[in-house]
Amino acid sequence: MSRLVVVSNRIADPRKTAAGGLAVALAEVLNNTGGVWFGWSGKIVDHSEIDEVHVEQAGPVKLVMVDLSQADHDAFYLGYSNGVLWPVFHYRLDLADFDAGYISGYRRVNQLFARKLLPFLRSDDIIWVHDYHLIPLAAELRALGCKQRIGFFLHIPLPPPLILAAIPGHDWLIRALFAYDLVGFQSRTDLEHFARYVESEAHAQPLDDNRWRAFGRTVHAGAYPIGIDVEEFTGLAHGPEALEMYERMKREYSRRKLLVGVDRLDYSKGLPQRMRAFREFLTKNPDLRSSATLIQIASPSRENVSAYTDILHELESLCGSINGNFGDLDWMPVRYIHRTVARARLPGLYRASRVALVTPLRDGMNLVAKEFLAAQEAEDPGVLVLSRFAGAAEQLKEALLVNPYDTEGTATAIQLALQMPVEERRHRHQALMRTVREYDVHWWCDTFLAALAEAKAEEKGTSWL
Ligand code: GDG
Repeated sequence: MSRLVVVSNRIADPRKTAAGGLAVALAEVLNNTGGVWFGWSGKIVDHSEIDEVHVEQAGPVKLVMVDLSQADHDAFYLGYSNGVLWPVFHYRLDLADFDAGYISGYRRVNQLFARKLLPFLRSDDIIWVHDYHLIPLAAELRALGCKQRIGFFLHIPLPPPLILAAIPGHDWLIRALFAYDLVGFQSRTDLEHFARYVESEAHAQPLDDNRWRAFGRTVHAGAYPIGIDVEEFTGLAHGPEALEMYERMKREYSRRKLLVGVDRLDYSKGLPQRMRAFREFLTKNPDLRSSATLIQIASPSRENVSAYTDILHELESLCGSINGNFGDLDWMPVRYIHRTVARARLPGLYRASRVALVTPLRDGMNLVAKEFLAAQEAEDPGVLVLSRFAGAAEQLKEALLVNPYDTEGTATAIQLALQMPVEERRHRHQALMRTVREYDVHWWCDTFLAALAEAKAEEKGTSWL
């Protein structure tokens, strides 16, 4: 079995339980192959110190980390990755900041990653690169002579060709994907966008089995929807912190049904739209009104990108006005918490809630939807209200699917969810859990890596970049 080398912008220390399902799953494969995890250390240093590489042994896994200079961090991370690629890939051209300086910083950091990773590579390694920060990494590695098998997984959506084409240099970006042997997407919709883009914009030739030929290379592409580690999450759900949280919520809200939302505070998550739908529900259902409370956890995220401060203010003002207009001396309809909740407590909150509102405007997958389902009691489960624009909606058909832009439709779904009889809740939950269990994070990891092991690079003297 080849050694696995994982590359991602940030490294989650696999020894820490707070790391989450993805880190746990990758750590398992890395442990088995004695692999390497390479990424940014999270540190910003002076230019003169940038050559240092930090190596840490975490059991059998080697963690290799590089630092970034302030200028590189600003252009690569804040600028191009989160100021251009994140909004455009989430269909938000209006929020993209196409500052010409950013792309050179993006390219510089990908070159730095390639240069620093190279000495750690063995000829039979399999390399797995993660997410939009590192799209050109394989091309940079190939330019340095790297022949290993390299796979890429995009955790966020891929928009339709005409939206992608709005990015100056989009052709360079997508051409860089052809340096990989396998490119993985979250959903069939994303894969279809890739196919349409490469066929129309790059005149790629479609071959059988999801392969496309362009730029003198054949790339395999597929949809590999990511899942959660169900065992790990149900384990957490039975832990003392989750139980304490569950009991506290049940005590505190004994006369009410809880609705829950757990999201990074990000404009892609549709939080203001969700609040407006909840307000509509309160307006239309005076009889149900005071029996429901929405707890919205919005964990702080990318606070130095301006679009994020705007969404923060919009959300604060909406929550304030809902509570002001509908609240009473003994009841507040919305509990808005702009803080991170400890991971070990989350399943307790999910389990105490009758309804989860997972209503992003766009999402690659959305793991909160799957975590909520895994935390429910099979006999008396809660209801998932899920945006049709989350990648998860392709799999979780038995959820109450909504269009988050449709305030009235979402408000009606909230009402249906709160009033759904227990038999129907059980029936839907059972079906949903079959999918969550079958397509868990181990399935995702194993299927992607098996496809990568089979994806055969056919190169014909391409010169990269
Ligand atoms: C990207 C893609 C794709 C959230 N708040 C708290 C907290 N969380 C945890 C959740 C969940 C994770 O963060 C969020 O995952 P999502 O999938 O919902 O969303 P993104 O962060 O945008 O992730 C997404 C994912 O990558 C994987 O491929 O599904 O589409 O955008 O695990 O539980 N965790 C803790 N406290 C919080 O307050 N501890």
